[in-house]
Amino acid sequence: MLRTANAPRPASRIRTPTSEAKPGKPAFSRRPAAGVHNADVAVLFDRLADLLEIQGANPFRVRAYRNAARTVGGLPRSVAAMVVEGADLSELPGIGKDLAGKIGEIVETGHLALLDETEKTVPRDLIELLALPGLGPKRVQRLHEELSIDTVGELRRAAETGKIAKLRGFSAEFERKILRDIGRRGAMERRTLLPAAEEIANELTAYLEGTPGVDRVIVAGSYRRRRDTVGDLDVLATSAPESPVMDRFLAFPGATEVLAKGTTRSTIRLRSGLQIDLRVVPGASYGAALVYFTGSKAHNIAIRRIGVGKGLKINEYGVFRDGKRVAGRTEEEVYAKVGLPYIAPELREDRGEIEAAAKGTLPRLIALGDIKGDLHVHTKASDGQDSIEAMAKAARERGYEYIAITDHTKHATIAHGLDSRRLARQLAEIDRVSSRLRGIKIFKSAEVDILGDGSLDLDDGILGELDFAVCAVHSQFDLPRAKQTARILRAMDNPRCTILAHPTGRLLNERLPYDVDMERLIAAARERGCVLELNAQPERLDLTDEHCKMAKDQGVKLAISTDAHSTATLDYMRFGIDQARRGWLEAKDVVNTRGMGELRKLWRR
Ligand code: DGT
Ligand code: CA
Ligand code: CA
Repeated sequence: MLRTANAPRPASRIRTPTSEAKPGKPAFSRRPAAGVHNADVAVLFDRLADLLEIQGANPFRVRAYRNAARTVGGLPRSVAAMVVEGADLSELPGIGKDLAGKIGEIVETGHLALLDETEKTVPRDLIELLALPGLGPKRVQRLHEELSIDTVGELRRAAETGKIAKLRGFSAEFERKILRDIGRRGAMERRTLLPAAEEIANELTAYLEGTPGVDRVIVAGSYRRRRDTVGDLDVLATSAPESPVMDRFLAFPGATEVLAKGTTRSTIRLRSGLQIDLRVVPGASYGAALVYFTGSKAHNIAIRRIGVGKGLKINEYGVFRDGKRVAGRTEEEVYAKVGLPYIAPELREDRGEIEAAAKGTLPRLIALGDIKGDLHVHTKASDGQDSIEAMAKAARERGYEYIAITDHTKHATIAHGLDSRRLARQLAEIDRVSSRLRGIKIFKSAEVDILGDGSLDLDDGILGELDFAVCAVHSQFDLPRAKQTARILRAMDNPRCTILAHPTGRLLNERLPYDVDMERLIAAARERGCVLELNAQPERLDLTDEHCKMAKDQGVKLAISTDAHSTATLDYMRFGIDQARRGWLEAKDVVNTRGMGELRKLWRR
């Protein structure tokens, strides 16, 4: 079915291949089109997958393009740079010769010929219809034939008047779900994931910084607030008035369109559709402009309102009293004028941070350096790419005290999940590796599937041999709310269920969270002493920021884990930290800031 993989996702394995060309192959050092970014490749592959799906293409082929989109979208390196270096892209997970060739084509031409051709054959409206969860090509075709439905608007009207439920094979429940999904469609709008946004932000910042007269360049907006995805990028520069920075911005390689052009403000659009706003202000306004463009809008409005109460006018140029600028060079200055301490960008959502700042009760936000280990990683034994030893060494290199090996269990067949016998062999292997590896503790664990009825995919015998278990839902995402909630609660009833992994199952831009009563889950976690995971994969970031805060407020502990499927992606920890900070988390709220001794106590529920 569209946008649901009924299994753990092989595509989250991301590895950076060696950059040398293979001997015997032509070291094709190719020339890329100007400014092709990973986000462009991801968007083109996703679009192609949509179209092929509508045309009823082989589901494996569709899946391959989707996986490729996600692999490239979450890659810590630029594929364009890899192509230039002559790296063998087919070494990337899920990328075969054919896809590697297509990536090369996009990098070199900025286009994908197959997509251009396919686009000519499929109407836009159909694409939108298919984007709704639960509507596959077959159903779309029947809606077209039996009710002449060709657009989302027509679908909504038909559902509202009860026409869908009357069709054979459709139900009233399906009709309600369709209406709900249409309502939630905003949640499925494609926004840019942080790694892809970072590639562009870093490149653009470096590009603008060299411009004569330019003093500072910083990316503000949701990017600086470290939201899980960004709608567009908001870049702020300070410069001397005569600086050519604006012209240089408009010529940014990869810009396909100039949407607005002015002396202090311009907007461009990149191939992927991502827009970038640039605002240029004098140095004396830097702090005020940074507050303004960092947002959020709601936060700004609240700050301005406090200013009004103090007889101050606050805008992007400064803080003014009676027309005279009294602050604006730094953010601290601006906050000080309204009687507040500095507020970290991640908190600026008007979710209580202003009140907390006024009371002096802002959280001491967790930082990457607080993390002492990773509690959710995969190895070659299931769907990871590296060995236990490689993962443990990579954790040690990152200064960690411990790492937990959490391969999938047998129900996750697509991920080559372990049954009790294979797991027992793995536990023995962990003992062997541990005996020769100093300076890192390897915890024995598993990512245990929560089955449809809420039971765990391993029997208590082998579960008892683990230091702790990470439990997760990987199937039956469509259960109604009450059933889904009861299922997970039942899993949490098992005292061996220590950490609930990616508790909502969402995949950004791909799968909505399953319908579950998060307040119940959080309450249950508190009662049972269960830990909730904040999964740091940039396409998951699950729990969300708001759920993190809810959990913290209820006294529930969290584990920030990378779910790494390779040594390189242990570095995704920093995205988890970003999200944790948005959720107000402090080091004390997070179990993997604790030393080993304390952790062991926590495992005993
Ligand atoms: P996004 O792009 O959807 O991920 O979210 P943002 O927060 O980056 O929003 P964006 O790009 O529309 O605007 C960037 C910042 O500019 C926003 O966070 C606050 C500021 N801003 C934009 N429009 C307004 C406004 O009407 N009033 C105020 N006070 N600030 C605004
Ligand atoms: Ca923005
Ligand atoms: Ca913007």
